Amino acid sequence: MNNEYVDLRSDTVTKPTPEMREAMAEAEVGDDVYGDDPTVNRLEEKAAEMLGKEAALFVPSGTMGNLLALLAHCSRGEEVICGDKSHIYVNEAGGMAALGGIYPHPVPNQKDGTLQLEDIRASIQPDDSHRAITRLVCIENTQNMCGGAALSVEYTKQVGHLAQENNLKFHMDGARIFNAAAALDVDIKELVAPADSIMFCLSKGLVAPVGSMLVGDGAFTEKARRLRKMLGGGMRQAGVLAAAGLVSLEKMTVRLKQDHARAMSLYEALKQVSGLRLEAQPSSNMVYFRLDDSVALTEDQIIAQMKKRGVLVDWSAPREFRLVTHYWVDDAGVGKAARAFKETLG
Ligand code: TLP
Repeated sequence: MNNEYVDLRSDTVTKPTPEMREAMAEAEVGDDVYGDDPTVNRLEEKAAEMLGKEAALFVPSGTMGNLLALLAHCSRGEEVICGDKSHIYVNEAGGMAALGGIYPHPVPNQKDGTLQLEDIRASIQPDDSHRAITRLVCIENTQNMCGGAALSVEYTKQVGHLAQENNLKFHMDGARIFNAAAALDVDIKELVAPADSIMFCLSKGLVAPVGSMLVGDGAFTEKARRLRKMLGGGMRQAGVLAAAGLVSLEKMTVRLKQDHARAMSLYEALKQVSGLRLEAQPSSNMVYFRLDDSVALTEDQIIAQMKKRGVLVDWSAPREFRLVTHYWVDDAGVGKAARAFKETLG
């Protein structure tokens, strides 16, 4: 542990490792807006190569990466089909509409995180001057609000075919796409092959302090580069951040199954705690549960009591909690969290 608390609020809380800090201190840098930062250039090349795509762009956050993809694919007044529980629809401050004039067309996320193909098909607007033009379909993998569900290669291919048949672009919010590949035990290249663009985060389970990657073909990433500048995301000597991202890609992508195994142990332990209602087994690094009606404590009281016991947790919806395992949560941390819940609710 790198501090006194077991912090299960998110994998975004991960602080850089000593190896990352060393790489950051020693990073060769230049002005990235001139294309002169060798460390950023190496990170972009490496990300594109790992995902089997032509090019990649280093961006400050997942939210900006998704927004750039939406802006690059869609014009004002055009529509994106997305899940009603997707991060781009629920948790990005309406950026696509506010900044891009892009109209979200939400369809229900199923429990397993997917959008039904027939729902996508039925949402594509006909060629009719009354209607907005459907331009893009977006899926999220892993699907955060559906328990961190990993969407399969087969499903992703089906969405890709549907998009192609209907002349739509296909964006993947792959904030945790390396978790999805680890959970499914598949090659990440296969998982992202059908998508025109993928955003993934370095700053979540991959432990880097800041940054995400937007990946696609060369024309797409060049368009996104211009849009990134427009939004004020040209970061100059960003090599100090990219250096940590390179450690993420080299060292962190290969260890995610450990986080998933710990999420499973936490799930098993919490099943024994009365007052907690756990649903499906975790498929990646997230454990979701609901509070039984018999629990008199409020969410905030539970959070406060857990904190006193050295464990940070957060609620995700009324009477619902999400716990996220990551690099800085070890087996002892899982045990401590389970004990703290038992004492709090006992
Ligand atoms: N997710 C955060 C919160 O915003 C909910 C978290 O703690 O899980 N796509 C997905 C699927 C995400 O889960 C997130 C962040 C983002 C995009 C945005 O990434 P950032 O926070 O880097 O803008």
